[in-house]
Amino acid sequence: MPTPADKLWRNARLATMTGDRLGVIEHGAVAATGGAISYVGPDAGAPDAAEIIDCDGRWITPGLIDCHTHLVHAGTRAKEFEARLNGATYEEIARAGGGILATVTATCAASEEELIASALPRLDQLIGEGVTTVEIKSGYGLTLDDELKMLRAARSLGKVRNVRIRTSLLAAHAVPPEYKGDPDGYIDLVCNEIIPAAVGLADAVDAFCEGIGFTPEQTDHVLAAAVAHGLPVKLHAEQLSNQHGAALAARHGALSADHLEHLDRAGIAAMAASGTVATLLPGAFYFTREARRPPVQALRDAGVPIAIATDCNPGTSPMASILLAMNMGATFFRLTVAECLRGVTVNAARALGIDGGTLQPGKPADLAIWDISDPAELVYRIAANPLHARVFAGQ
Ligand code: DI6
Ligand code: FE
Repeated sequence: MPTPADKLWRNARLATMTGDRLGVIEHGAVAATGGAISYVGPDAGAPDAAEIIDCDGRWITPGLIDCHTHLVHAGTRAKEFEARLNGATYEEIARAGGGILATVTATCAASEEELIASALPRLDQLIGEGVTTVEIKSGYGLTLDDELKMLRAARSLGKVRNVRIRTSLLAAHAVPPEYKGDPDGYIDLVCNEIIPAAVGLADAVDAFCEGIGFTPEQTDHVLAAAVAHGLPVKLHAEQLSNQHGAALAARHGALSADHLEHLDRAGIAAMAASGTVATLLPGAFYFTREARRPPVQALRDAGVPIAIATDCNPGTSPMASILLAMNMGATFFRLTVAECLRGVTVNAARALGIDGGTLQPGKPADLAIWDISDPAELVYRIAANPLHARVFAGQ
């Protein structure tokens, strides 16, 4: 007799996310032992378990993964939103010292404890939608101490809630006011001091390659420094203009290039060759009223894996709903149901360089159990939440 599992969820329908679509198993069961999945398959062949949960035919997916957020930050940009409604553009506001720098001022003034407390409601909203892994970027500190403070606050969130946190150092998010006129001086600080100090606190390094951010040359230095310190890289690329950032990121073996509305064919080919995930952020597309859609069909044709994330941030995507991000991915970007679901599970895991996002033996037993009759319902409804239960590390 095989040893019984710790827990067994039976009488379920599974979207395992294996293969190239949903990997559906009707009349399925999942077992967990020691926090990892120990069985996935037909109900009839399931092992015995210390605790057995009857799912009454509900659907089980892997716990969802939000692979791009700026969840830790202080303050609000509601007034800036109002100014935009009255005609100002995001870039005008940023150039006038508002935008990202307004959040930087508030974040530098906040203590680590205050950053944790203000991020918790946003994190809890994601958790309430079945999210079990969240990536969180720094980037509103822009000094050594404040960037590390943000990363520590992000890591602490994983101690006060049952959620996996992956951190990305985004020190190259904006030029801090004290380096106005000397952005290269700030890049030197990022490469020579902040990146080395973030080793152990950051799981990856990100940067904002953009007309209002950093040039491709400056970005190249940051990504090279990260790789030299053994840290994988990601990049905010081609969000507002085509800086050829995705191809640059791909040259550094990036896990993902994110946004990509202005991505060109050469960028797509470079991403395909390096296995870089395209992380699409429809919340930012919506909120900034971006006119151009990412080249989804060309990404598909090239076989570039697509992830979807909230980009939860106070300036361009004040949204902490992964389900809404999926709905927007379908409506705005014409992603299919399978693409939306793979975008917040298996491909999101890949964008973070982690093992997970599928229902397979040996993977973390992170599950979302849904009150739905078809997986399309997770993408179809607007501002609805059919989560029945969430399982983190088998619990
Ligand atoms: N792109 C974005 O959409 C966010 N950062 C970035 O590089 C915006 C961040 C903000 O406006 O606060
Ligand atoms: Fe972002």
